[in-house]
Amino acid sequence: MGLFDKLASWLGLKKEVNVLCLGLDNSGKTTIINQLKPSNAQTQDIVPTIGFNIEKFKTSSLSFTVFDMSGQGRYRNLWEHYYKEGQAIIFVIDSADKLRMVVAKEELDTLLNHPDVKHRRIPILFFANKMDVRDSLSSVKVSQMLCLENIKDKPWHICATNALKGEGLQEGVDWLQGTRDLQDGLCLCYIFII
Ligand code: G3D
Repeated sequence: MGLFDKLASWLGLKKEVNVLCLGLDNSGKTTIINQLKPSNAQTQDIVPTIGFNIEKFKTSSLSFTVFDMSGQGRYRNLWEHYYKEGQAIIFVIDSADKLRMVVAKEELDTLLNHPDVKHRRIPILFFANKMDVRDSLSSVKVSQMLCLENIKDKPWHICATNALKGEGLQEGVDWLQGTRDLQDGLCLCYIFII
């Protein structure tokens, strides 16, 4: 089963799942998405003329929305509009960019405190990307710098990735699929109990 098929099966019975792929510019979002994207996906760039690019693509079952969170504060209200549609978040961090780790943390904290995210048990998959770069931070170190242990009310997972080679992506997709299976299992338990 390919990575994209795995993600699609993670859908369960849902018709379409919206995955938000977020992170600072240059973190590797486009490279990661290109690894996951099937060749027949329809890509659609929207709002390109006002300085803020959002890429959306979808297949019959999965819809991805990808955007940069950095350097474009005045467009924040545009990208935040997409939060409520997201059923899973992939947050990409450049593990080699130590200088901007603080900025990534600020954006993550703002995301986690947003009303459309804060009270939902939305799974968050962190990709500590560019692990191939010399002196890049380990996923444990990235996790510490972003204070991920403080996220108590949402399932989350972090993987070290090399998006150029596609390394580490499989583990992340498997984890996302697992959260879906768990949710389905909990639903079944709930139905059984009532
Ligand atoms: P973005 O979509 O988040 O802005 P991109 O980021 O996917 O465009 O990637 C930004 C740059 O980082 C690209 O290099 C890309 O090739 C590189 N990159 C992405 N992932 C990795 C990785 O895992 N390891 C390394 N070494 N580089 C990576 P260019 O030179 O095209 O700007």
